[in-house]
Amino acid sequence: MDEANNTFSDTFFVDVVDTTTPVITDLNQQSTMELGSTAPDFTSYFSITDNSLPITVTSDMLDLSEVDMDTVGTFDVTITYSDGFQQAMESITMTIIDTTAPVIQINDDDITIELGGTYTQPACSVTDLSASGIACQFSGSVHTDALGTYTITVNASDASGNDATVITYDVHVVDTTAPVIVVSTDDITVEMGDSYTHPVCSVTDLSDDTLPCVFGGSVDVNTVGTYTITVNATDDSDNVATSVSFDVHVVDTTAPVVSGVEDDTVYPRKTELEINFNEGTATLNGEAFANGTVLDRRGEFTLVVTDAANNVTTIQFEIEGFGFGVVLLIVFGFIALVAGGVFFYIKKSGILKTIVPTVE
Ligand SMILES: [Ca+2]
Ligand SMILES: [Ca+2]
Ligand SMILES: [Ca+2]
Repeated sequence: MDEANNTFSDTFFVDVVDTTTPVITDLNQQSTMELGSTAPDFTSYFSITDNSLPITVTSDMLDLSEVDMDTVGTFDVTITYSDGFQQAMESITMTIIDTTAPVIQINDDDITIELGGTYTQPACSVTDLSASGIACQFSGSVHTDALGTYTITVNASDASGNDATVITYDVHVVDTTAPVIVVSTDDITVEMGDSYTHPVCSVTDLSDDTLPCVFGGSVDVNTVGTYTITVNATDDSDNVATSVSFDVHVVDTTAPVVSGVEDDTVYPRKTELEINFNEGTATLNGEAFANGTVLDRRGEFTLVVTDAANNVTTIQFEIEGFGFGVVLLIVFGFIALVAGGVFFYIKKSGILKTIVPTVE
């Protein structure tokens, strides 16, 4: 409107432009996080101002496509904001670390194995924040052929160098098996007076130890009878073998031995025979005869010696008396003597003259 109160009106457009770029500020929130933890609210990681005015950060401004809390490493989170004229962008880098040691899961009870048996490692697994399979690392060795206790150690480490708590267990190699006795013979027969020696005997065992046969019982080789011998054995782990027994029969199959006289022998008269026998009792011509008796009378004899086992030695012999020739000589001598006597008696008494008349 002018001085004359004339009015004028017109319409025009003014382009309002914003040339001020929004400002995104990294609030330096915690950027290193433990593997497997929950993703934080990344909207709290940034602030935005535009034309000095605060802008509320919303999740749709964020690019979370790289977020991976389950992998050790880094990922970026990017925020983009546009005020319609100017666009601002900012990124942060998140670092995911694993500081948690893996955990070994194993049956860590001690293991017992019979000597000579087979040792098998127990089932073992490792759990860790990282999903990758981590192996159990066994160390230590087991010698199943030697008694003893062997300690096995199990370790595990994750890819970040965290070591699990070590687990140990013992493997006991034991011998609970009794040894076995092997004797080379059944019952044994020994002639009385001979020597007795133990039969060959051995002991086998899971252990390679040389184990002795332990013989119990005794044998009197001078007395007929049956003697039981028992064999025992024990291994170094105090396992006792089943005992083995056998009998030793001391027998007398030998006839008595007679000295001083021989069978079927004629001894000259006046021979003196000291007769001995090593065992038993004797009769001479049916009469009891003592050992060591000196026999000096003539005659025909039968000596019978019988031992305790009824073994018999019979000896027949003779000690000579006068021979038949001597007897004849004596008889004819006697006859001649008598005849001579009669002759002289007859001659001297004149009977002979009477019988034979004298020729005058
Ligand atoms: Ca770990
Ligand atoms: Ca044994
Ligand atoms: Ca005998």
